[in-house]
Amino acid sequence: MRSLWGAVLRATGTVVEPSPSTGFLRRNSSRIRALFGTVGAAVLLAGCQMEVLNPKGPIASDEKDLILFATGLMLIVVIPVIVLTLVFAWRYRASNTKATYAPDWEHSNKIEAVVWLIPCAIIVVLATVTWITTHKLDPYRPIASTAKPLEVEVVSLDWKWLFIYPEQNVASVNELAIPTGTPVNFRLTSATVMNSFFIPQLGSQIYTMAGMETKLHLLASETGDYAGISANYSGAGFSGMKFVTKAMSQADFDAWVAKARASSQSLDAATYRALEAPSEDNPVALYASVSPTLYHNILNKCADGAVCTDVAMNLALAKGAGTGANLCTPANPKGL
Ligand SMILES: [Cu+2]
Repeated sequence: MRSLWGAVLRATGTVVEPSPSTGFLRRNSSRIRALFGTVGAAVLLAGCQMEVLNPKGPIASDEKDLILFATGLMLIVVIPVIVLTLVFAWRYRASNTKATYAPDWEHSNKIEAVVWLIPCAIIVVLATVTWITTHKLDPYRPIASTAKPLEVEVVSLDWKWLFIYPEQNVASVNELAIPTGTPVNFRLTSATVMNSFFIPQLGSQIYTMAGMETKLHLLASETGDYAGISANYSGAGFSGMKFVTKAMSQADFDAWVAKARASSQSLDAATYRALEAPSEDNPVALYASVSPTLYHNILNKCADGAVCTDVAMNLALAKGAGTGANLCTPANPKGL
């Protein structure tokens, strides 16, 4: 056993100078302690970040079940393979004269059946479950609920998150307040490079991209503060680009909206241009009112006064279609 350990430790660089004399365990104990210490710390630190496995809403909960189910299903293959590898290596070692020695063996229908049928069955189950959950957990699929959904417009900036509440006419930076038990319909875009909107305890991350809109539907079933991050590196201030999701009762949410309305700041075109400038570790900010066209203008890249993308596209379309063509409108999206 000592030579086996020696080989393992040499291979992993744990042993500096292999020596057959006086016990290597004593000479290398500090390195071994360091190795176990590192592994132990990694395991303990991992324990602090198990947010995906501690869901606080139905979407995240279904996703956790899917992760555990898929992992368990794959372990049906992985565990026997690991165990049998060790068993075979031990049983058919050169020094074991009792084990069957069959140099001309070449085929077994039983083994063929096991190594093909079990993985095929797993693929069929995994594919079926993936198909069903992909549709059920589609980020664009509204959550069925008797409660009226809350609309929130999300904009990723360098390096902070802007949340616009169009119905309440308030906005916030790096703080997302939502009532529990109410579906939240997010419309998301980016005023800068690509980011990824992710609240691990509520589930489903989604990308934010400049000039494009993505959608996400989440629901918090318990009150609490949940971490919100960008899961996609976006530059120097990225590490401070975090927000807190405050899930609260409807009464507390109404109070939060009232607090935002009492703010001394408003988010108009000028305030937005100042906010848009890159900044790091941005503090939480609340805005008493928001320009109703702000989200549309950010999405269409005209918050700084340029021609909006949708207007430019309509003009181009009208030109291409010749005289007499109609401009497209939300009610007539193809301009027919
Ligand atoms: Cu991608």
